[in-house]
Amino acid sequence: MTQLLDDAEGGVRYWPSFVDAATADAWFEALQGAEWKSQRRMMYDREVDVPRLVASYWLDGLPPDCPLPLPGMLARVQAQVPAPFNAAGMNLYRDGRDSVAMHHDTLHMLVPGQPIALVSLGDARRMRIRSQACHREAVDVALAHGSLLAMSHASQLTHEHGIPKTARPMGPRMSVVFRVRPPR
Ligand SMILES: O=C(O)CCC(=O)C(=O)O
Repeated sequence: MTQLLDDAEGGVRYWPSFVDAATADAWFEALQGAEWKSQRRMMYDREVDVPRLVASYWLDGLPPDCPLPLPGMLARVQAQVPAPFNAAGMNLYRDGRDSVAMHHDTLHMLVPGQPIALVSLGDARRMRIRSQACHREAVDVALAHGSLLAMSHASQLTHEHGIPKTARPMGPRMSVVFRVRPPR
């Protein structure tokens, strides 16, 4: 485990080999069947495509015959990062042109004190994590196939994170982000 940032709630921690390659391959394959959607959002006065596909699931609402590996993934994640995760947000980066801009997670959609756990599958992409107060204070981590990144709730108040575009040839990558959402 690598401690990337420190704070009173565990900071940001990274496990490069959270699961073995065969498990990560199987999860990646099975998650192709998720309900991936493209989204549009307003940028200044124009509507633009969100540069990645997304899917989201409530973990307590999964049908018993759900073909997605989310229940097994959740159990593995909770063994490493104990928390009552109840939602999974997923991102699919089709190639190096897909990205997510620097941001912190939407605070009113998170239960304070609870961590965020992010499983990466597919080609490794670089995540940048930087201080909101001082953009030069930044760490980069290449999120490997089968890795886990845990971010404290506190880190969302002090830092932002993003996946920049890259010109390097890049195959697809998925992230599955486990969060504790307030009750619906
Ligand atoms: O894909 C990633 O690793 C980052 C995803 C992310 O920042 C988000 O879903 O808020």
